[in-house]
Amino acid sequence: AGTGRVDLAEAEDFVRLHHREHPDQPHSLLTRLLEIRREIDETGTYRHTHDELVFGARVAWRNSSRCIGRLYWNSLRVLDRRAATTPEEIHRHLVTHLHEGTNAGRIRPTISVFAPDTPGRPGPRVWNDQLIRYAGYRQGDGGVVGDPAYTDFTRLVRTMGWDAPGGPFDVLPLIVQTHDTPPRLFDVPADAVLEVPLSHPEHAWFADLGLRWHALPAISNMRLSIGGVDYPLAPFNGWYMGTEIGARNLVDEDRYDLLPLVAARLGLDTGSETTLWRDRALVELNVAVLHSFTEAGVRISDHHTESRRFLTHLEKEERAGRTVPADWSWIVPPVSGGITPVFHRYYDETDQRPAFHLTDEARA
Ligand code: HEM
Ligand code: NRG
Repeated sequence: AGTGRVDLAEAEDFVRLHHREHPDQPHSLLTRLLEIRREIDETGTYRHTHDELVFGARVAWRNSSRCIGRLYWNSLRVLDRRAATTPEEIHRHLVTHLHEGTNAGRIRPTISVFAPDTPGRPGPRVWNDQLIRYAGYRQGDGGVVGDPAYTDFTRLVRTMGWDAPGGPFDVLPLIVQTHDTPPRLFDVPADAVLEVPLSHPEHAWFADLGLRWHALPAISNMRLSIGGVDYPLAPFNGWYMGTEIGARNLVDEDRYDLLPLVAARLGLDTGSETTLWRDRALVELNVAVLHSFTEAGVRISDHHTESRRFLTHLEKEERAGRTVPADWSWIVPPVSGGITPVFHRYYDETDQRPAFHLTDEARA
């Protein structure tokens, strides 16, 4: 990563992989190998065909060892946005991604791929971790309104001119930066953000807590690396597994930290750990998330279903003669680990390419 100069061996490995898995190409493997070698000699990089881009993005998902949701890797929708150059154009495509991925609740796994890094010209990027995230505001008393994970980012966008509403679930603006333009703020239009108000199937008071979450997890801070070419802006989405919201975002002590409140409303005895008040509140919170998304017609899955799908994925991949890289500590769900089948085995931990890599380098 960095210079935009492509490693020839990595490019060749990728083109070979593509031909091995898709032998029905218009040109022979040898022709393509000679072509990319010449292009890399002359320019330091090469341009992926549309087919290679789609295949590369899908295989990067297939290789994401922290992702439990990989069964559907081969149906990832790929939006080729390599031609977009201005921040306005990029922002328009990001908003289109939100609409297309959300699809009014029938969420479709989708990735938008913007221009790659090339020698002398880094590709565009977005400073946000995800396209949709909630602001966090530090209060005088040390508390936080909103998502505590985003207090620094929120302060940054305020210094850049964002007019902050100051509520607990304010969608943050996007910071878009290109090689030719300084970082620029763009609002995410409200009609592009589907949200679900949270209620509980048995406890009417739950809805009065005023909790909500966005339908779409859309990661925007990972660079997509295909055959030696780096795409620094390639936001992707699938759907949520309920525990991401109900066991982490709303629960971690450095996030919304809601277990004490939910336990109090449930009337649990919080005076002793042995009442398992945390666990009981945690389960009801997760029930509320799955119930609310389902009622709202927004695709979500529970951790039992997603764990079974992952084992199906392992079997399918093994039948295809491939090993599935996986990271146990990320694959095992954060609740009820031991009663999901993914808990009871080990995984292959080797890194494979194409891949997604976390990036933070855009930040000043
Ligand atoms: C991580 C589920 C789609 C790539 C994860 C995690 C979950 C998950 C539960 C762990 C997140 C965490 O603990 O914070 C799913 C589900 C999907 C889906 C249910 C539904 C289709 C996708 C897609 C891609 C993808 C479409 C890419 C094209 C990744 C990557 C990570 C990840 C790269 C690791 C993120 C990191 O390192 O922070 N996924 N995923 N996933 N997923 Fe998926
Ligand atoms: N835990 C994060 C999202 C991480 C990726 N999860 C997915 N990805 N489901 C959160 O926002 O809670 N995906 O592409 O569907």
